[in-house]
Amino acid sequence: MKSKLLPLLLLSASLSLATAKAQTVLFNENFDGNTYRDNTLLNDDTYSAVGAGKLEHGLWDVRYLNVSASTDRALSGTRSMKLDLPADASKDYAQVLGYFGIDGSEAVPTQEAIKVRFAFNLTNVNTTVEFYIRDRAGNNVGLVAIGGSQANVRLRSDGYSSTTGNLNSNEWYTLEISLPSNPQSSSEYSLSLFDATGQNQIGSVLSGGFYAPNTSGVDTGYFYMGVAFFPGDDASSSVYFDDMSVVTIPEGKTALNLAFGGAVCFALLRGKGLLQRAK
Ligand SMILES: [Ca+2]
Repeated sequence: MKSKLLPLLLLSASLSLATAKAQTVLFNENFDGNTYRDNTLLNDDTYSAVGAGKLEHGLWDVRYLNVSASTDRALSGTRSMKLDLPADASKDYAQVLGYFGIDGSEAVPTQEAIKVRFAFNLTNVNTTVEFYIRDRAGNNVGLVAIGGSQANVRLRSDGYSSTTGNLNSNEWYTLEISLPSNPQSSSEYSLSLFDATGQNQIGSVLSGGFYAPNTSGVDTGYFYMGVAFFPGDDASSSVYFDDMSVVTIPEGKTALNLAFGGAVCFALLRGKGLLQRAK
Protein backbone atom coordinates (compact mmCIF):
# COMPACT_ATOMS: atom_id res chain seq x y z
CA MET A 1 0.00 0.00 0.00
CA LYS A 2 2.87 2.38 0.72
CA SER A 3 3.92 2.24 -2.92
CA LYS A 4 0.44 3.44 -3.94
CA LEU A 5 0.27 6.16 -1.31
CA LEU A 6 3.55 7.73 -2.33
CA PRO A 7 2.35 9.07 -5.72
CA LEU A 8 -0.68 10.58 -4.00
CA LEU A 9 1.49 12.33 -1.45
CA LEU A 10 3.76 13.59 -4.22
CA LEU A 11 0.70 14.85 -6.11
CA SER A 12 -0.49 16.72 -3.06
CA ALA A 13 2.99 18.17 -2.49
CA SER A 14 3.27 19.26 -6.12
CA LEU A 15 -0.09 21.03 -5.93
CA SER A 16 1.06 22.90 -2.84
CA LEU A 17 4.32 23.79 -4.58
CA ALA A 18 2.42 25.08 -7.62
CA THR A 19 0.40 27.29 -5.29
CA ALA A 20 3.54 28.72 -3.69
CA LYS A 21 4.94 29.60 -7.13
CA ALA A 22 1.73 31.40 -8.12
CA GLN A 23 3.02 34.63 -6.57
CA THR A 24 4.69 36.68 -9.29
CA VAL A 25 7.07 39.59 -8.81
CA LEU A 26 5.97 42.48 -11.02
CA PHE A 27 8.40 45.03 -9.66
CA ASN A 28 11.40 44.81 -7.37
CA GLU A 29 13.87 47.63 -6.87
CA ASN A 30 16.39 48.48 -4.15
CA PHE A 31 18.35 51.07 -6.17
CA ASP A 32 21.63 49.28 -5.44
CA GLY A 33 22.10 47.62 -8.83
CA ASN A 34 24.58 48.71 -11.48
CA THR A 35 21.85 50.33 -13.56
CA TYR A 36 22.20 53.24 -11.15
CA ARG A 37 25.14 55.46 -10.38
CA ASP A 38 25.72 57.23 -7.08
CA ASN A 39 23.92 60.55 -6.75
CA THR A 40 22.92 60.71 -10.40
CA LEU A 41 19.60 61.89 -11.70
CA LEU A 42 17.47 59.06 -13.00
CA ASN A 43 16.86 60.94 -16.21
CA ASP A 44 20.57 61.22 -16.98
CA ASP A 45 20.83 60.14 -20.60
CA THR A 46 24.08 58.24 -20.17
CA TYR A 47 23.43 56.41 -16.94
CA SER A 48 19.68 56.35 -17.04
CA ALA A 49 17.90 53.53 -15.29
CA VAL A 50 14.95 54.17 -17.55
CA GLY A 51 14.22 51.91 -20.46
CA ALA A 52 13.49 48.41 -21.55
CA GLY A 53 15.71 45.72 -20.11
CA LYS A 54 17.65 48.04 -17.80
CA LEU A 55 16.03 46.85 -14.60
CA GLU A 56 15.47 43.40 -13.29
CA HIS A 57 11.81 44.09 -12.70
CA GLY A 58 9.73 47.02 -13.74
CA LEU A 59 10.57 50.20 -15.53
CA TRP A 60 11.07 53.71 -14.27
CA ASP A 61 9.83 56.58 -16.35
CA VAL A 62 11.03 59.94 -15.09
CA ARG A 63 8.76 62.67 -16.30
CA TYR A 64 10.36 65.44 -14.32
CA LEU A 65 13.66 66.42 -12.78
CA ASN A 66 14.70 66.15 -9.17
CA VAL A 67 14.72 62.36 -8.85
CA SER A 68 18.04 60.63 -8.23
CA ALA A 69 19.74 57.49 -6.95
CA SER A 70 21.16 58.81 -3.70
CA THR A 71 23.74 57.70 -1.15
CA ASP A 72 22.46 60.22 1.42
CA ARG A 73 20.63 57.43 3.24
CA ALA A 74 19.43 53.92 2.47
CA LEU A 75 17.47 51.18 4.15
CA SER A 76 19.17 48.50 2.06
CA GLY A 77 22.63 48.65 0.51
CA THR A 78 24.08 52.09 -0.07
CA ARG A 79 21.44 53.77 -2.21
CA SER A 80 17.83 54.82 -2.17
CA MET A 81 15.75 56.90 -4.55
CA LYS A 82 15.59 60.58 -3.62
CA LEU A 83 12.98 63.13 -4.63
CA ASP A 84 13.91 66.76 -4.01
CA LEU A 85 11.39 69.52 -3.84
CA PRO A 86 13.09 72.33 -5.77
CA ALA A 87 13.90 75.59 -4.06
CA ASP A 88 11.56 77.38 -6.44
CA ALA A 89 8.51 75.26 -5.79
CA SER A 90 6.35 77.34 -8.08
CA LYS A 91 8.20 76.12 -11.15
CA ASP A 92 8.67 72.42 -10.85
CA TYR A 93 8.09 69.33 -8.85
CA ALA A 94 9.49 65.84 -8.51
CA GLN A 95 7.72 62.79 -9.82
CA VAL A 96 8.67 59.29 -10.88
CA LEU A 97 6.71 56.36 -12.27
CA GLY A 98 7.34 52.65 -12.02
CA TYR A 99 5.64 50.39 -14.53
CA PHE A 100 4.81 46.82 -13.65
CA GLY A 101 6.45 44.16 -15.78
CA ILE A 102 7.37 40.56 -15.21
CA ASP A 103 10.79 40.53 -16.85
CA GLY A 104 11.73 44.20 -16.80
CA SER A 105 11.65 44.51 -20.57
CA GLU A 106 7.97 45.13 -21.04
CA ALA A 107 5.30 46.90 -19.00
CA VAL A 108 2.34 44.61 -18.45
CA PRO A 109 -0.91 45.48 -16.67
CA THR A 110 -2.36 42.84 -14.39
CA GLN A 111 -5.80 41.89 -13.15
CA GLU A 112 -4.30 39.92 -10.26
CA ALA A 113 -4.59 41.03 -6.67
CA ILE A 114 -1.34 42.82 -5.83
CA LYS A 115 0.64 43.78 -2.76
CA VAL A 116 2.81 46.89 -2.95
CA ARG A 117 5.55 47.46 -0.38
CA PHE A 118 8.11 50.21 -0.04
CA ALA A 119 10.11 52.07 2.58
CA PHE A 120 10.09 55.85 2.81
CA ASN A 121 11.94 58.50 4.79
CA LEU A 122 11.04 62.20 4.85
CA THR A 123 13.45 64.95 5.89
CA ASN A 124 10.40 66.97 6.94
CA VAL A 125 7.24 64.99 7.72
CA ASN A 126 5.18 68.16 7.48
CA THR A 127 5.55 68.11 3.72
CA THR A 128 3.22 65.88 1.71
CA VAL A 129 4.23 63.15 -0.69
CA GLU A 130 1.60 61.41 -2.77
CA PHE A 131 1.92 57.77 -3.75
CA TYR A 132 -0.44 56.40 -6.34
CA ILE A 133 -1.26 53.25 -8.24
CA ARG A 134 -2.94 53.65 -11.59
CA ASP A 135 -4.61 51.47 -14.17
CA ARG A 136 -3.83 51.54 -17.88
CA ALA A 137 -6.36 54.33 -18.43
CA GLY A 138 -4.52 56.51 -15.91
CA ASN A 139 -7.16 56.30 -13.18
CA ASN A 140 -5.89 56.61 -9.62
CA VAL A 141 -7.11 53.36 -8.09
CA GLY A 142 -4.92 53.73 -5.04
CA LEU A 143 -3.90 57.13 -3.69
CA VAL A 144 -2.02 57.59 -0.43
CA ALA A 145 -0.81 60.83 1.12
CA ILE A 146 2.28 60.63 3.33
CA GLY A 147 3.27 63.36 5.79
CA GLY A 148 1.67 66.80 5.79
CA SER A 149 0.50 68.95 8.68
CA GLN A 150 -0.79 65.87 10.54
CA ALA A 151 2.46 63.95 9.93
CA ASN A 152 0.62 60.72 9.21
CA VAL A 153 -0.36 58.40 6.37
CA ARG A 154 -3.77 58.83 4.73
CA LEU A 155 -5.63 56.51 2.40
CA ARG A 156 -7.66 58.53 -0.05
CA SER A 157 -11.00 57.32 -1.32
CA ASP A 158 -14.17 59.30 -0.77
CA GLY A 159 -12.37 61.09 2.01
CA TYR A 160 -9.32 60.74 4.16
CA SER A 161 -8.66 58.18 6.82
CA SER A 162 -5.74 58.68 9.17
CA THR A 163 -3.50 56.37 11.10
CA THR A 164 -3.09 56.86 14.79
CA GLY A 165 0.66 56.77 14.36
CA ASN A 166 2.77 59.86 14.14
CA LEU A 167 5.59 60.00 11.60
CA ASN A 168 8.96 61.34 12.58
CA SER A 169 11.30 63.17 10.25
CA ASN A 170 14.44 61.32 9.11
CA GLU A 171 13.07 57.91 10.05
CA TRP A 172 12.41 54.90 7.80
CA TYR A 173 8.94 53.41 7.60
CA THR A 174 7.47 50.62 5.50
CA LEU A 175 4.13 50.94 3.80
CA GLU A 176 2.19 47.96 2.49
CA ILE A 177 -0.79 48.44 0.18
CA SER A 178 -3.08 45.58 -0.86
CA LEU A 179 -5.38 45.79 -3.87
CA PRO A 180 -7.93 43.17 -4.92
CA SER A 181 -8.05 41.15 -8.11
CA ASN A 182 -10.18 42.26 -11.06
CA PRO A 183 -10.38 45.93 -10.02
CA GLN A 184 -13.87 47.38 -10.36
CA SER A 185 -15.34 50.79 -9.60
CA SER A 186 -16.74 49.37 -6.34
CA SER A 187 -13.43 47.77 -5.28
CA GLU A 188 -11.71 48.62 -2.02
CA TYR A 189 -8.05 48.57 -1.10
CA SER A 190 -6.18 48.74 2.19
CA LEU A 191 -2.88 49.81 3.66
CA SER A 192 -0.76 49.07 6.69
CA LEU A 193 2.14 51.09 8.09
CA PHE A 194 5.16 49.41 9.67
CA ASP A 195 8.42 50.52 11.21
CA ALA A 196 11.74 50.28 9.38
CA THR A 197 11.94 46.52 9.92
CA GLY A 198 8.62 46.05 8.13
CA GLN A 199 7.53 43.81 11.00
CA ASN A 200 6.02 46.05 13.67
CA GLN A 201 2.75 47.67 12.66
CA ILE A 202 2.07 51.29 13.51
CA GLY A 203 -1.54 52.39 13.92
CA SER A 204 -4.46 50.54 12.42
CA VAL A 205 -5.14 49.01 9.01
CA LEU A 206 -6.91 51.50 6.73
CA SER A 207 -9.30 50.55 3.96
CA GLY A 208 -11.51 52.39 1.50
CA GLY A 209 -12.77 52.59 -2.06
CA PHE A 210 -10.63 53.50 -5.04
CA TYR A 211 -9.89 57.19 -5.36
CA ALA A 212 -10.79 57.57 -9.05
CA PRO A 213 -12.02 54.17 -10.21
CA ASN A 214 -12.42 53.19 -13.82
CA THR A 215 -16.13 53.34 -14.62
CA SER A 216 -15.85 52.62 -18.34
CA GLY A 217 -16.45 48.93 -17.85
CA VAL A 218 -13.18 48.18 -19.67
CA ASP A 219 -10.67 46.11 -17.76
CA THR A 220 -7.50 48.15 -17.50
CA GLY A 221 -5.96 46.38 -14.52
CA TYR A 222 -3.09 47.72 -12.44
CA PHE A 223 -0.35 49.20 -14.60
CA TYR A 224 2.06 51.45 -12.73
CA MET A 225 2.79 53.31 -9.53
CA GLY A 226 4.23 56.71 -8.89
CA VAL A 227 5.36 59.17 -6.25
CA ALA A 228 5.14 62.93 -6.47
CA PHE A 229 6.27 65.96 -4.52
CA PHE A 230 4.13 68.98 -5.33
CA PRO A 231 4.75 72.72 -5.06
CA GLY A 232 3.37 74.54 -2.09
CA ASP A 233 5.21 72.52 0.52
CA ASP A 234 8.46 73.22 2.27
CA ALA A 235 10.77 74.04 -0.61
CA SER A 236 13.85 72.45 0.89
CA SER A 237 12.60 69.00 1.84
CA SER A 238 13.43 65.60 0.37
CA VAL A 239 11.88 62.16 0.50
CA TYR A 240 13.70 58.86 0.06
CA PHE A 241 12.28 55.52 -1.10
CA ASP A 242 13.89 52.10 -0.91
CA ASP A 243 13.02 48.43 -1.37
CA MET A 244 9.98 48.94 -3.56
CA SER A 245 8.19 45.81 -4.69
CA VAL A 246 4.94 44.73 -6.27
CA VAL A 247 3.90 41.07 -6.12
CA THR A 248 0.72 39.33 -7.14
CA ILE A 249 -1.28 37.76 -4.35
CA PRO A 250 -2.69 34.34 -5.26
CA GLU A 251 -5.97 35.50 -3.75
CA GLY A 252 -8.33 32.61 -3.06
CA LYS A 253 -6.23 30.25 -5.16
CA THR A 254 -4.32 28.85 -2.22
CA ALA A 255 -7.41 27.55 -0.48
CA LEU A 256 -8.93 26.46 -3.78
CA ASN A 257 -5.85 24.54 -4.92
CA LEU A 258 -5.33 22.92 -1.55
CA ALA A 259 -8.99 21.99 -1.38
CA PHE A 260 -8.78 20.60 -4.90
CA GLY A 261 -5.62 18.65 -4.04
CA GLY A 262 -7.23 17.34 -0.90
CA ALA A 263 -10.37 16.35 -2.77
CA VAL A 264 -8.31 14.53 -5.42
CA CYS A 265 -6.37 12.62 -2.77
CA PHE A 266 -9.55 11.82 -0.89
CA ALA A 267 -11.30 10.59 -4.04
CA LEU A 268 -8.32 8.47 -5.07
CA LEU A 269 -7.94 7.03 -1.60
CA ARG A 270 -11.62 6.26 -1.44
CA GLY A 271 -11.43 4.71 -4.90
CA LYS A 272 -8.60 2.46 -3.85
CA GLY A 273 -10.25 1.64 -0.58
CA LEU A 274 -7.26 2.96 1.34
CA LEU A 275 -9.29 5.09 3.73
CA GLN A 276 -11.40 2.20 4.86
CA ARG A 277 -8.34 0.02 5.33
CA ALA A 278 -6.67 2.71 7.40
CA LYS A 279 -9.48 2.74 9.95
CA1 LIG B 1 18.81 50.35 -1.29
